Amino acid sequence: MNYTMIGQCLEQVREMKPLVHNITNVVVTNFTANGLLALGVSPVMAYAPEEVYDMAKMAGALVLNIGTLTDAEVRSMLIAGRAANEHGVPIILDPVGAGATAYRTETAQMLLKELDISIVRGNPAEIANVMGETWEIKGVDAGTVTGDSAALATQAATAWGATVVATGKEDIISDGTSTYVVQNGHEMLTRVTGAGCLLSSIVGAFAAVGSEPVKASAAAVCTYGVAAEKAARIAASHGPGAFQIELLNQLYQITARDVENQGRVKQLS
Ligand code: ATP
Ligand code: TZP
Ligand code: MG
Ligand code: MG
Repeated sequence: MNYTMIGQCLEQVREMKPLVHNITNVVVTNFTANGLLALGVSPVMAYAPEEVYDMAKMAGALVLNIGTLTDAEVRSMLIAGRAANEHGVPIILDPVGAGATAYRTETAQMLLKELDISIVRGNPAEIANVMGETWEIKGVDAGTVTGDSAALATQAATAWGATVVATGKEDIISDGTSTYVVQNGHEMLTRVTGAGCLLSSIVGAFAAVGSEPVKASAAAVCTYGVAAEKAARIAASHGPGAFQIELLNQLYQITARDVENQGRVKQLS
């Protein structure tokens, strides 16, 4: 995995414009759709049990986000997930708020059991809580991370047979064998709701264009982090409102060359 490959993944995403089917939360729906469009991806949000099978089977990726889940939505996630598995569509799970309530933890665990999930993207506390550990979580936000995120991501990846993306100040991406750390990103991402949810959907877009999930995930996380740094240089001094809009502008503008010049990715194993 080198910066040229990451740039190529970005260019492939732009060329192929994959359809990303999101079953996501009510907080981030609009921001997620705008972020995907800015990058050059086709987003669709579809929830009805009557249509999710048909939508998921023709998508490039399916993103399941439990941020404001209801039983009806969970039923749709299972139908969409079955369609994705039957048609070779990668599934990305964002276990928003796992550990904050038993319903969230148990739903994430059930989805991992019932579906073949390709990538799980969350903050370290969410990943740990789905693994059955108890890490501090405040609603949907990670508390102070005291554990070893790299060990956690590697163990979770092995346990789930999936790629795990544990994000925060540093992002760990592991499939249990290969593990990467991405040091791009900016603190302003913590002041905008949906910054993590949008990243999960962008991971879906990169997974849709074909490279193996661990590499697609590292490429997506690096690209997103570089875009956030560029946005911060322009808008951080104005505050979160300006930063949020500038992040969309930079997802539109980011090039392979930006990633090659500004990417900070290390392979740990
Ligand atoms: P949380 O609810 O705990 O904020 P999240 O689902 O919003 O979790 P994050 O962990 O915030 O997801 O990750 C979203 C993006 O923000 C990632 O690209 C990550 O690298 C970046 N990020 C998060 N915290 C920081 C930070 N302190 N410094 C730099 N980048 C960060
Ligand atoms: N409450 C339920 S979902 C949600 C909130 C605030 C959005 C979480 O978004 P992110 O990307 O995890 O910060
Ligand atoms: Mg965040
Ligand atoms: Mg989140």
